[in-house]
Amino acid sequence: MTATYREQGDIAVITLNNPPVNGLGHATRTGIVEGIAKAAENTAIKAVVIIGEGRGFSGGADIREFNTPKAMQEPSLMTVISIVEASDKPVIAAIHGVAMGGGLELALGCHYRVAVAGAQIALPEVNIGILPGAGGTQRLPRILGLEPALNMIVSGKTVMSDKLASTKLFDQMITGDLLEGALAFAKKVSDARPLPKIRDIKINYPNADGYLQFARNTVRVVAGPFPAPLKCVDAVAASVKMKFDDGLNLERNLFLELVQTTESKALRHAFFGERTASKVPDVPSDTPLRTIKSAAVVGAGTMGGGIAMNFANAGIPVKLLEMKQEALDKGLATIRKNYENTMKKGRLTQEQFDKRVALITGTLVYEDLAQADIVVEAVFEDMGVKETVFKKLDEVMKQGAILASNTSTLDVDKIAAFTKRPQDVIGTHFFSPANVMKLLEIVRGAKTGKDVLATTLALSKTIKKTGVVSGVCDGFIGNRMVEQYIRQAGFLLEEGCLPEQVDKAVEKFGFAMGPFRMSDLAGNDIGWYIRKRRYVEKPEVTYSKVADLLCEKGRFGQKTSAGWYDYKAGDRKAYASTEVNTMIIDHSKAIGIERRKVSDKEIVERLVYALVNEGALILEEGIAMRASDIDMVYLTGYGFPLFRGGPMFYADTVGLSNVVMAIHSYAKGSHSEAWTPAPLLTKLAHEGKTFS
Ligand code: T1G
Repeated sequence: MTATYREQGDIAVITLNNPPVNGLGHATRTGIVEGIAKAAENTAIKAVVIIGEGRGFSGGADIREFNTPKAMQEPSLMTVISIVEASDKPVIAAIHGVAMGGGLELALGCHYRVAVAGAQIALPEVNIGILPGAGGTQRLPRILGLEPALNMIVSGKTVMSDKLASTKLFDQMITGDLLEGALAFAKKVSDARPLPKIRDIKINYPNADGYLQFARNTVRVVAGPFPAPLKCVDAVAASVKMKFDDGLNLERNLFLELVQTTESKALRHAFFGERTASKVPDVPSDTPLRTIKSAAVVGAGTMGGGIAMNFANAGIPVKLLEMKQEALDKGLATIRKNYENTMKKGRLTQEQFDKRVALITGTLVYEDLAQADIVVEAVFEDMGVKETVFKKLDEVMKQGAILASNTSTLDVDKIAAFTKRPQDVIGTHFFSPANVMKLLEIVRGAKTGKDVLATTLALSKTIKKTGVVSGVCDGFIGNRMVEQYIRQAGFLLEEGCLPEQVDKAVEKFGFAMGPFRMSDLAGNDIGWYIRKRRYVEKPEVTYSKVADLLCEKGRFGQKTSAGWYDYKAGDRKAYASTEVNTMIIDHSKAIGIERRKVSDKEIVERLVYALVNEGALILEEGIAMRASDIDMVYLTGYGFPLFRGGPMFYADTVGLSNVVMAIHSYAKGSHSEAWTPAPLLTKLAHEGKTFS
């Protein structure tokens, strides 16, 4: 049973026990209703306490049930809450840990609420593209006030229970044992009548229309492509403008509308995708972890410095190694500057600044790294340099230290083979800027120990990264796919597009940045270096030569104030470049291509389906364990629009058969070899299936 009933003297206790977060699934809802009925039947019972077992009161409705019959199967959460509220005997919610979404709505339906400090209180439904659908938009404004309730509902933000101690939300804060406190409180109110019901409270808010209009205008700007935030305002407005039951109906209708939207399904896909990514089928969840109490980073460049900051931000001391004092000083100064900028923006206190800076120390000798529990190499992307570094680390590092490489494309198995301890070697591919981007590609070598993988996944959570496991291949998951994306972008330039058209089309699709602005930011020479290697290793793979022509002019991007675009000193804005556009047009002529008008639809399809097709190959080869992992890589590392759920999820929403049809049509164009449909994609499309 996921909701148990027992009697403690003249108080009944209903305990929610549905790990991991007491999700209010159908069985739990049924258990609550049965418990209330039992308490009502027993005349000796004078009050009911509802309390959560484990980590908290309740994390809300069971999101996994959404869009399945179970979600609405009676007793629905609405029904449960109305039964609780209609009880003749007082029902007290005893809250600890977490009371979120439907969990908080259940508590709002109770007559009283008591809580201990430190409990996470939220109506976070907007974060998964819906709104509180069990009375939260009608009850929270009545008990907390219109403004604070609207802020909580539209932002989905968590507020700690102690911050709400002085509000009417909690009738008493409990110090000491929660159940004991709740039972004592229940005895105190067992005879109190009439029973207080939040639904009976009338909101008095002068000029509510003005405030709500202001709220709508603000939310409309912030909400972007997501419909839920504005619907939250509409629902909360009903708490002021309508009778309670009418407001409840409006809330229900808005909820049912939102739960069907692609945006909400995409957000739920990302919610579970983030959590599922850290599960590795052949690595038991109770695999013993290595202790990570100290870290080291080899290389104090842009990546090394950013990586070191991740450890310091998590309170882990980190030693930063460089070969020359000047480079070390520059690296440490850059780190300091980054923290100063964050402090200037008010996102870091002086105390935090001092602590984090103190946690990062520099050194010029490998021996100083010896006792670190993990060392991350962040040196030049060249196998010869990696060999030198890993041979030295193998000599110096204590036994049991994890030896990680920040390589973005190179073979981690080859790097592991430079050491006598390949089981301790793993890839930790951070994304620039390493202290900002959430994605961490964790590259599992053939010999990487299961405990090393499990430890690195746990560490990714500690340093607040989204860790996604990749197998070993050229470019792992993200860069291997982006290679195809960039190839198509180059071909489009030859066929008739200019950089600004391609960028605008994909930015309109929702990407944070188009391929050419992204390349100018990262540095066009990086791709140039990789292509030169590819021309030798994989001569059969064709590329547009335009990018090489650009680099031969030294136009490496923002760092040279000229790339695909022109840049002005002190201004990061990208300006269309007459020189580059003329070069592109001349190049088409030189290779005999008659330029044509290309639609935005074709641009987006060719770039996004190139990702999807390569993603399907990556899945088939087992480089990625699941499609949602690929989506997490693109959502957290490549600016893929969250409201579309990631390339694989997006392909599912388009329909894989439509994707395959489009690929076949592009295969008739130039560079048809780039459009060989992945067998898995073709198979799933043929079977009418999806990736997720
Ligand atoms: N439903 C199903 N599974 C859930 C869940 C939920 N609501 N919340 C968490 N999980 C799973 C999660 O997938 C993971 O699974 C495990 O629990 C631990 O989660 C009518 C309709 C509660 C603060 O949006 O914010 O109520 O990986 O790793 O860091 O208005 O989970 O172990 O298999 O995040 O301690 C509204 C979402 C639902 C809360 C705990 N509620 N959850 O954080 O653990 S909609 C939410 C969270 C709703 C009503 C509407 C967090 C947490 P696994 P975790 P955590």
